[in-house]
Amino acid sequence: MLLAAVRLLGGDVALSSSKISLIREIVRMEEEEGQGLTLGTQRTIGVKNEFTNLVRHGSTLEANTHWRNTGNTTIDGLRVDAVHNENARLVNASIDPGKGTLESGRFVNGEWRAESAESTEISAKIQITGEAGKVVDLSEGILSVATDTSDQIFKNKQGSKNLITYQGDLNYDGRVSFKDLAYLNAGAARQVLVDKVDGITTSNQFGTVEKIATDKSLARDVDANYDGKISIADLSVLEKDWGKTLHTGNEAFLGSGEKLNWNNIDGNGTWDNSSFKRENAISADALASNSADTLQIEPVIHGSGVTETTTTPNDKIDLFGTAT
Ligand SMILES: [Ca+2]
Ligand SMILES: [Ca+2]
Repeated sequence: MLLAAVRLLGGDVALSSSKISLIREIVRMEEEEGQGLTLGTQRTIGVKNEFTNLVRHGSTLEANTHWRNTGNTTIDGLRVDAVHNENARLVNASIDPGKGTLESGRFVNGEWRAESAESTEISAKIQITGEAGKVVDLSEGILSVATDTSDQIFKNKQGSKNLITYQGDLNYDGRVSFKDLAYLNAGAARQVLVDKVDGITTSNQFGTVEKIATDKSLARDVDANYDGKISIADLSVLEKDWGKTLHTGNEAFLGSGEKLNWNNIDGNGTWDNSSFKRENAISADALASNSADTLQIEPVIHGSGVTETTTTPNDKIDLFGTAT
């Protein structure tokens, strides 16, 4: 009699030796603690191949996140949708194949066993749409997870905060200058070009076959216009951003605030922003000594063969080396 009444309530029933418990079916998906999306730029051209917090305007980056079934019901038909974010957009996302169904935790002899809950990895491609000097905050939402099991939608709550730099800032120091030309050159030197094939061979406006860098040889971090190769066309991006800087003073920069600042931009060792921090010191010195009209050139040879010149932030020299 009691069991019949319980069934009418629509709940699942668990029986233990001494009591009857009603269990409401709960569908819930959550990011695992500390497993939210963490963006950054993996540098291939540079001193230490560091993973920097800085992301260029317009770049598309990949990040992974782990989600767990924290309800009490098996979940079917997982899918990921985009959520509006002020400074980024979800290009696409994929779920670990074969993980369309996730078991939940369960009762064993009247005791809840959370450890039997299954999780899955979601890989996301995210494009940075915000302008340089803004902070993209993924914890404000970038994707949601839906299931066939209920109508509920679960928005991401974790995720990194990243400083957006200029599209032409190819060495991720927060400023567009001669140094970025050196990084572009280093990217060009290492690439291997092959015919671009999109199903059929693509020809350009001059009737010659369009070339593209091989996946392995492409230095994505310095591909200024994101077209899959380093070429003369990338110079127009540097020209557009030439002379712009995020640095506004000692340990101060555009975008610095509550979300992101000098002290937390490295995360808990998550990111290495030494190029950005080094440039901040140089810029702050130059601003302080008011030596803006003096051009200092200090060639630096790095392990990757990049030659850098150090110039003051406000040097009056254009991209082509002409005094203006
Ligand atoms: Ca730069
Ligand atoms: Ca390019």
